[in-house]
This record gives sequence, C-alpha cells and structure tokens, in this order.
Amino acid sequence: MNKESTSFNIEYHADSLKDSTLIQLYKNMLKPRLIEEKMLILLRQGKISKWFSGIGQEAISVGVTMALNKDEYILPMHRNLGVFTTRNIPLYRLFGQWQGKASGFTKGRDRSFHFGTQHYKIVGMISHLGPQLGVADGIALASKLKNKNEVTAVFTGEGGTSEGDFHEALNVASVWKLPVLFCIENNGYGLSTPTSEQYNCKDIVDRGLGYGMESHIIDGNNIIEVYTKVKDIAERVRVNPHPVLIEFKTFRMRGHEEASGVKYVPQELMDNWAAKDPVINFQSFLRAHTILNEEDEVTIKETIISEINEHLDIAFNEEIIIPNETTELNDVYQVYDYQEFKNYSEVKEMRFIDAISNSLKQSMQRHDDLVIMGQDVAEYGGAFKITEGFLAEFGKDRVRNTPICESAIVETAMGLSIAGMKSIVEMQFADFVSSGFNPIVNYLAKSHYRWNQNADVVIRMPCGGGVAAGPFHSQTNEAWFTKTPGLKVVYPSFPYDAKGLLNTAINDPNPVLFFEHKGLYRSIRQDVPIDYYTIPFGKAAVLKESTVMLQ
Ligand SMILES: Cc1ncc(C[n+]2csc(CCOP(=O)(O)OP(=O)(O)O)c2C)c(N)n1
Repeated sequence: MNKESTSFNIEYHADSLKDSTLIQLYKNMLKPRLIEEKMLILLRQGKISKWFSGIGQEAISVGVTMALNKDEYILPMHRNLGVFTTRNIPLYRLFGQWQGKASGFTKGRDRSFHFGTQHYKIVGMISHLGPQLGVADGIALASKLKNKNEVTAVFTGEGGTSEGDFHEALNVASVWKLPVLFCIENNGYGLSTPTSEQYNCKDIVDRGLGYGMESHIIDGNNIIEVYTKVKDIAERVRVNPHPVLIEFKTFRMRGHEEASGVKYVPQELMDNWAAKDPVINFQSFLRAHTILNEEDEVTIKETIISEINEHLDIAFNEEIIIPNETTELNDVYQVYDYQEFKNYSEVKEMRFIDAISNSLKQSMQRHDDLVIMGQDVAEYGGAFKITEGFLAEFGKDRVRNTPICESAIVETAMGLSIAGMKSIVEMQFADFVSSGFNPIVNYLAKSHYRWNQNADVVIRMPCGGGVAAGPFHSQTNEAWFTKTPGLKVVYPSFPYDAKGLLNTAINDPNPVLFFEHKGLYRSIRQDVPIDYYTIPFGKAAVLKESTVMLQ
C-alpha cells in the first residue's frame, strides 16, 4: 500500500522507508511518552519532586537520534528524553539518575538531565543552556581533525538562541566548517516568554543566512520528516563537513516544569497543537496503513509499560546515597599521576616570555593531539609573539586563529577534551576572560565532579600591568578563579618555573588557568634548561636557605 498520507493532521511521506523502520520509530516515540505519563503520576503521588516535560516534542529527539550513528555525539536538553531512551540507556539508570541514586550518572549530585555518558555518546546540558552549543563545536572539530566523518548534533530551545553562546558557536562552526547539526526546538515559549518577545525575525533559521550556513525548517511533529531529512543532511555533512542550522517547529504542551503550569498559553494554541500530537498521529497513520494492527499496538504498549515498572522498582529499591566527604572532594579533579621529567643538561639564558614559548613548542612536539587556539595566534604569532613560527612547524589545524568569541573557544576546548584531545586557549589579555567566564567556572570546573568528564584545557592568561594600560589590559584577576573548585590556578614568577609548570599544566588532564605577568615577559632572565622538564604543582621552590631563626 502506498505509504503517503494527507488525511491526518500531519502529512506523512513514508514510501522510502521499510515497515520495520516505521515500527521502530513508533516504538521509540512511544517509550518516552509512556515514561513521562508515569512520571506525571509519580509527581502527583509525591514520589518524585520535579519534571520537565517533552510531551509533544518526541519526534524531534527520536528522529534526530535515529538519523545519527551510534558513535556520533548528541548534546541534548531538558526535554529530550527520547535521545536517552533511543540510545537504549537502561531505564533503571535514568530513573536512578532522577532519584539521585548510585545507578545514575552523577552519584546523586544532580537529579536531572545535567549529565553525560561517554558510553552512550551523550553529553548533557548545563543549566545555563547555551554553552553546550560551543562544546558541540569542539567535538566536531576533533572529528574533523581526525578525519572521522562523523556529525555532532546539539539541541537548544528557541529561548537559548538569544544567548551569546548560540551566536558565537554558529559563527565558529561556520568559519571552521565544522560538522555540527544545530537543532533548535522552537516550541513557542521559553518559560512564559512567547517567541514574539524572544526574537524579532520570522523564522530562527533566517539567522543561518547571516552566518553563511545551510539552514532548514522541519515540521518537528512529523517523525518521518524529521528522520528522513536529518538522515539526508547527516549523510551529506559526513562527507562534506559543514554546520547546518535546523529549526524544528513544535510546541511545548505542558508547563516549563510541572509546577509552573500553562495559564499564560492561549487555549486555541493548545488545541491546535494537540491535534498535531506526534505520537497519536503517527499511530493512526500506521494503523490506517495496516503497518500496525490493534493487537501489536497493545503488545508494544504493554511491553514498554512492564519495562518501565520493572526498572522503576529497581530504582526505588536502590539504597539512597550516604554522602561521603572524601568521595566528594576526590571527584572534583581527575586524579593526575604526575610524571617527573628532569633529565636535562644544557641551560640557556631565557627571558620569561622565551621560557613560555619554549614550553609551548616542546609540548606541541610531544603531544600530537594538542591544539592551540586564540586570537591572532597563527600567522601573527599572538599579541606577544609567543607562538611566532608555530604555524610553519605545526600547521593551521593545530595552531588556530579564532574569531573574537572567548566563550565559544573555551567551550570548543571542552568539546575537544570530551573527544579525547588536549588544548591550550590563549586569552589575548587576561582581562578578556570575563567574556568566557561562564563556561570556565560552570562547565570546565564542574564536569569531572558532575559526570567524571575531565576538561584537558590550559587557559593562558597574560595579566598584570605596569605599563599604564588601564583597567582592561592590566588586571591580575587570578582571584576570580582561585575560589572555584575544579580549576587549578598556576602563577609562576621566574622563567625556570614558568617553563616547568606550563609543561605540567599541559600534561595535567584538569583545567588549568596559567597566569603570565606581562611585566615579567621581557624584564627578567634566568638560566633555563633547553630540554623538556616538569615541575610539580603545589610544591614551593627553595630559593634561599637560612639559618637565622625568626623570632
Ligand atoms: C542562562 C540562563 N538563564 C535563565 C535560565 C532559566 N531558564 C531555564 S530554561 C528557560 C527557558 C528556556 O527556553 P527554551 O530555550 O525555549 O527551551 P524550552 O524550555 O522551551 O524547551 C529559562 C529561562 C537558565 N537556565 N539559564
């Protein structure tokens, strides 16, 4: 039978798809719907405390996830339960996560969707919404540098598109031709804010034009359209890496979270969109085309419901976590097994700036997967010429000029780390780190504590003054970071220390802010080993011994 249909509220063109694929799409949409229905009951019974609903938006999560390969990263939001279930995460682990149990992914530290899992190639959001868009850039950059022919899909709501992170991430992806699918779920409201108060253009994809980016509008309630179009886009992007902006038109059928309700949404809108329910319409379509009969429908539903109940039992019966201070503290940083290198012979007098440049060069030679990113660091050699000549030796892939977008570049560095690469970000001046502050203190600093994901990133911070450069080119702002758990802050005073400590910072898999006082760059000199060496963090150098006792 011809699998075309216009007799429903949604027009399906399913001729190119096998019946088995259609049934799988249906099952994958039904599962998050049934889980949510159960969660709403548990919420009313007081057995769970909060819920962010994606009811009515299942076709987007499921269609995108099924269009991607298992090894390709997806960065979902709070309404994308279908991403997690379609990647087949055992349900008890998801329930355990929401109940703060050990079978979840964050050791009970965040009972929400704020987690990732390398096993399922899912990188969950942080509350601040926008930063994950730049993280997707980093994952896609790693894929491109390693010629993996993979795409990365990242989600945001239309509300999130108002954040600077969105614009920075799109711009970087476009300039660097990164294989990212930016998936915007335009569901009408950001909490209580309607689209008319969120942006002032007809469609959000119109913005793609400004970034020189391929863009599409897709009916987000039509599972066939989502799946087939995203599949086609992903296939093209794998062979020809470039970013694509996709706006999925859909609607948020419940409150922002359950407690806040939908009083501010006109009833007519709710009714119109209820008629376009992605699960009910697709089910009717499958039934009308005898791809699904009543008996199968009942069996599928019962199977999912018993799976949900069985896994809920496991999660509810799991002991609660008794917090333990040592475990909490130990998880803030990834354990780093410091490796000492001190077999050097020859020394050479170096200025502070030469010692840093020398460390960067030797580290680039040692670590094939190390990338340097910053404004004007390539041909120009950086504002202080520290990376002069690097482009010729290491090439444009690894020595990367960036647009002026501190947030997106810090986020890209995080993405590189998720994909197993190392990076150094040069802040042109430490003062400008304020434009990349959020991802540093909320993403890089907290990832290991949240879900065991390290941020193998060094952020170089040329700081300090003494040259009458005013309050925007001379701050010594290390105190902004020393109070944030999860970061390491290093601030050397001598050329010998600068080289050894920077080498250690680059080897350390944790995020390190490396402060370089500009007043020292060309004013002090010291004998520094020519060979590679390291100095451990947190151990004072003995500069002078004394026998005089202080009273
Ligand atoms: C930086 C930041 N500001 C505000 C919030 C509070 N907040 C959480 S979700 C949300 C609405 C998001 O709307 P949208 O991006 O359209 O996604 P939707 O919830 O509609 O799926 C707001 C305002 C936040 N989490 N982060």
